[in-house]
Amino acid sequence: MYTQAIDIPQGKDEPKRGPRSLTEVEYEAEFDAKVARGDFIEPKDWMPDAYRKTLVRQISQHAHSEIVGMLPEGNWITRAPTLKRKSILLAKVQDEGGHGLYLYAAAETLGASRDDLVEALHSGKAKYSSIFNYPTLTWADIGVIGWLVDGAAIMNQIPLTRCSYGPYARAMIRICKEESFHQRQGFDLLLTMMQGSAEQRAMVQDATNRWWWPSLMMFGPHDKDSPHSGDSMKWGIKRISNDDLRQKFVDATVPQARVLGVTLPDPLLKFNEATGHWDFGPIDWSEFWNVVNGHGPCAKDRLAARVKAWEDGAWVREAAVAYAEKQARRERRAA
Ligand code: BYC
Repeated sequence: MYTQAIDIPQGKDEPKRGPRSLTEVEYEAEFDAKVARGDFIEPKDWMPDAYRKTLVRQISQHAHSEIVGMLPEGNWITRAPTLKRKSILLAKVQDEGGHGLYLYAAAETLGASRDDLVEALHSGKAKYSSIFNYPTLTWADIGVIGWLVDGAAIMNQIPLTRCSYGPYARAMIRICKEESFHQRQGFDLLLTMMQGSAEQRAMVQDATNRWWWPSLMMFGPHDKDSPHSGDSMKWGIKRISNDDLRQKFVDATVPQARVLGVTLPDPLLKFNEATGHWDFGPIDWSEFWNVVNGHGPCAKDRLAARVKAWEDGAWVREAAVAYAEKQARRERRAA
């Protein structure tokens, strides 16, 4: 099927490749044109290996984040103060599990195996969002996670509904609708606490102090230090850069903090008349990289909890396989 081979110029940092076929060059031109037109790339379409690899990396890490993200909040389900708050939190944590499943399924459309992805998480090889390595110390943390963590997640995830890979973009539409409920329930919880006792207000302020900077870190390193951003922007996977999303989040959140009556823990936070944006202080990137590299305060507990859940669930997977085999045998007999 290959026609005449031609040589493609190679950048100095690119691994040496052999000559490429004309057909592959044509496929790549078609892929580039689709991305430029804003068409979706679908699972059976030709795509560059590096595009596929980047998507599997990002979508699987996103899936891991959702599944690990169930743990800090799950920790409070049995201690929710009222039946209403317990039902809301239960629904939210279940949603996160669902998000993980849509995203693993989206990664599978790229040829990745679910077992390999899960193994990469359990062995510590794959990353998940830095934010879930921090502890949830009080009930106010549950509100602040909804307000800030889900708020940051929405800001980052809305542009992903326009990502160039169809299955990821479509999964993100439903996920973003649910994240919106998550953010609102957090804000509502905090608003209620802020109308309560002085002790409750102090709890909200303390939780805000602890979660503010880690929430800003969720958007990833500065654009200049982000190795994947160049390709991901070119391929239409990312539509808005890490720094621009972080700025949008700060601009949206400052007025919300005022409504709540909490102070954001940044003495350098100041409205800049010239740019029309809120300037903020420097992020502690050493803390970010320390957490990303597996040394966050709860990193060991989070992974241990995921591995235990996977091992405890082995009988469910075995039963599902046995049932599917029995059904297939029955169908064969009936045929
Ligand atoms: N934490 O070149 P960069 C949720 C890594 S779930 C850990 O900018 P990229 C929720 C990055 O992976 C929220 N690692 O990368 C759930 C890369 O490492 P590798 C999860 C981070 O991919 C439950 C390296 O740093 N959201 O909201 O272009 C309850 C260089 O970074 C982080 C998503 O996953 C981080 N914060 O951009 C409540 C959204 N930041 O892979 C809420 C989808 C960076 O080379 N993902 N790294 O080893 C994305 O949008 C992008 O992957 C990122 C990073 C913006 C996160």
